[in-house]
Amino acid sequence: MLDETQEDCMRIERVELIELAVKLRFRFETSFGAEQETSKVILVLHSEGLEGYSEVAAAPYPGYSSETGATCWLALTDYILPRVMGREYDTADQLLSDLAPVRGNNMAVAAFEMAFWDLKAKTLNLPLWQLLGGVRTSIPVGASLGIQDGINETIELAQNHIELGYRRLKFKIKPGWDIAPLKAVRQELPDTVLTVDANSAYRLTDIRVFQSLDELDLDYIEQPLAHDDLLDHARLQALITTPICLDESIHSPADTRKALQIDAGRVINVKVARVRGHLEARRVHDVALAFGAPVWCGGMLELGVGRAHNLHLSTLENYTLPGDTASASRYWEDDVVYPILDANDGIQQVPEEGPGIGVMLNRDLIDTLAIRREEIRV
Ligand code: OSB
Ligand code: MG
Repeated sequence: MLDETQEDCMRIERVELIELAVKLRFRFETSFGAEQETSKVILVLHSEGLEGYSEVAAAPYPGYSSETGATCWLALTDYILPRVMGREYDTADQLLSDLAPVRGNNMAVAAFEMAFWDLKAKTLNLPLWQLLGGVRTSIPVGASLGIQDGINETIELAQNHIELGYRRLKFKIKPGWDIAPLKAVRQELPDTVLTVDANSAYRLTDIRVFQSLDELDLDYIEQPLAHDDLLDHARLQALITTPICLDESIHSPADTRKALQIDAGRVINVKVARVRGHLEARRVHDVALAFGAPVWCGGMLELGVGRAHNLHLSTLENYTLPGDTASASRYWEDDVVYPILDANDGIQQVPEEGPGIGVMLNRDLIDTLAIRREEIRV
């Protein structure tokens, strides 16, 4: 067995980390804070003349996740890369077993693992989606809309996004900004697929809010309760008919199994980086499929590198709900890849201009935006 695949082994020769200063086209407010001027870290993995790309999903501040761009950088240089540099890998499974001693730090591990998949697909001259086992190349997408200053602004933003063709609209909510704006939007848009995302801002004692939202025919309510509290999500799910979608609570296939087993939710938002990379994301997908729970691909306001990975992931069978992989130009004036990943009438095509993730780096733009670099060699 090993001999047959030996020729596909890739030696981990060199890794570039590049932090970019970037600015969103809008101020994005959620229950945990707001961001606009931000930064992103791109990882380039070099092996035998090929390059694999990934993007660190973590934000500069630990509001959504305990990881940040800075903790991922440190985890990569101090814990992750020292375990893998100079070694040869055929599969992500082998790679992850060498990284098993690194507990947590999923977004940092994912950054490396995802670049490995891109490189692996390039070695095989295949688009990543085929290597992952995808079944489609047209991806219906939704949009995640931040908290606005008022109800009129919210309705206007919603209408703009409907006109752009987005297949579902997700509204960020927080205590004090929930029932009223959503009632107003539902009244204006009776037939639109609507969802809300609380990013863990509520407690079970807020049941009244969820009972009101339960009347609005939402497709799901995303992560209403604490990031580490599956039990109370199960208690809430028993009290409402709208499915709960779990985001922050799911870090692994095992979390997925436990959550679905106790009916803590009925839909899973898969963020590849939150679950340690593509291999684990595929396992999360498989567990959800076995339970009959649909999944969709979440977003972390990615640049084109992360967005491309997300689109390839979204090709798997059980990604039956529109994801947060909206048009790149919705977020950014310029993006760091070619081609620009924009949806057409709410449909993103999986990038396939070449093998792997199917996008090329715009190195000139990256050089302009770079604020920190490090190169790790064997
Ligand atoms: O909870 O899904 C979330 C963005 C950053 C952190 C967490 C979340 C989000 C989004 C936007 O909802 C997703 C996107 O458009 O990339
Ligand atoms: Mg979410």
